[in-house]
Amino acid sequence: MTDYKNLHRHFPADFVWGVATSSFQIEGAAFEDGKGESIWDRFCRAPGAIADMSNGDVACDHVHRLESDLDLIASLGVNAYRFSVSWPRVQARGFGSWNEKGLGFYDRLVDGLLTRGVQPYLTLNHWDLPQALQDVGGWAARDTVHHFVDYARGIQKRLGDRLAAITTHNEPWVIAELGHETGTFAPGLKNRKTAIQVAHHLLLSHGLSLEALRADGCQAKLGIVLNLSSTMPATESSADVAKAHMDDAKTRRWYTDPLFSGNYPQEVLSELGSDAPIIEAGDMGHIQTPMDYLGVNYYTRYVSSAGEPFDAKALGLPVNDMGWEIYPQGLTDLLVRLHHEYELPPVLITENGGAFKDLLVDGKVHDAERTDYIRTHIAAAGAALAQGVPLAGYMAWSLMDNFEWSSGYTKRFGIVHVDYATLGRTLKDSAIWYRCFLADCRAAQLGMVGD
Ligand code: GCO
Repeated sequence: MTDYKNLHRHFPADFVWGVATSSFQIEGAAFEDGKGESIWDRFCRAPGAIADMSNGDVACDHVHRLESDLDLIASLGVNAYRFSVSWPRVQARGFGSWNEKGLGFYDRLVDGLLTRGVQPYLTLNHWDLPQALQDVGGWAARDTVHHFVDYARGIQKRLGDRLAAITTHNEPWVIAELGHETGTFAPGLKNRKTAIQVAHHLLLSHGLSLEALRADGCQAKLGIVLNLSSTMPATESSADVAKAHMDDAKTRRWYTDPLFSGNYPQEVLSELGSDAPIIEAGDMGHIQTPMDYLGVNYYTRYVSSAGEPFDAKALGLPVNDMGWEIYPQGLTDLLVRLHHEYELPPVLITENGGAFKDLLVDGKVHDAERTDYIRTHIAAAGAALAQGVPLAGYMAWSLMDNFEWSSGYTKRFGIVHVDYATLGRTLKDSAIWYRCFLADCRAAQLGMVGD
């Protein structure tokens, strides 16, 4: 039984504690001040693409509420905030001239965090590619790799001296697979060969950016964020075990093997056959450029079955509002497994959280399930740390309710509630719990609580 009262004691004083968001999901101001169209602006207009037919035009109106949102972040007591830059806001077409008004917004964001004692963790690509680049092939085109490196260099030049970290890409698997094979996310393409090439270009642009940023003298730590699950077979049958091995190779090792070992899993390349990516000489070496940290987004485990798909809900297992199983042990399993397989740099849990239905009563927002989710996953992170995983931080997803991609505004992941009619923000019970937990962490650091 975990002693939640003393949970903070499992973490070192310099542990990074944060909350996370992304540009398209919260910013709004979609067509203001010279911002260009992104692939998500376009995709939201496709009939049937978004569950509630919504878009990111207003979202949480974060651009217009920057100062009060910065106060909100600081009020939680976090020491880090993870956000992303909207590439089309700073470079409308993804190349060529820079948009000073867009850059100015991120200047104010970064300075506002630092003034409040919060470290900025910037992500360059959280999916909102400029539509103008999509029009000439998007991530499937090798030219986009070079445009991304130029974009990374421009952001570093402008903001790098004030950033704790720069993440190249958020969840390349999602961009490649959901954006280009199943087509459920922008840009909505449905072609496996394209998806595989996109994955390679994302990894290549990551590696080339790291090299370029370091050559430019970048002081911020550099890394990538992957969405990873602990994959396990539904039963011990050889068919399920084989399926679990392949699922893990396609979704996790397709990214971690090249980043840490410089090659793609051979069994996946064999299965892909003529859909395998075009890899030019030298690409794998660039991809393997050492990182300062690995970001891991963890939400649930993945159970592989060679027969009927594993259905956690039907089996009576706890699930969240997305239907994802709640399985904190999977976070420990995943981190320990990565630690055994690779020589890892420091690892940050860059996203963890859940969509749940909130209970609004008299101006309070009760979200016992989310509070429990976050608490048990922080405990699972502590267990990984105790097993030697070089874990350096944890960030809750998300600071506030926001645009949940193809689910629109129907799913709420925030620890802060957003009333979409008034755009008012209210701390949920989970945010209040997190704030108390972080206060315990700080008090322990200052030696204010005894053993
Ligand atoms: C993600 C995402 C978030 C989602 C979250 C919940 O990186 O998948 O970064 O944008 O909102 O994962 O689905």
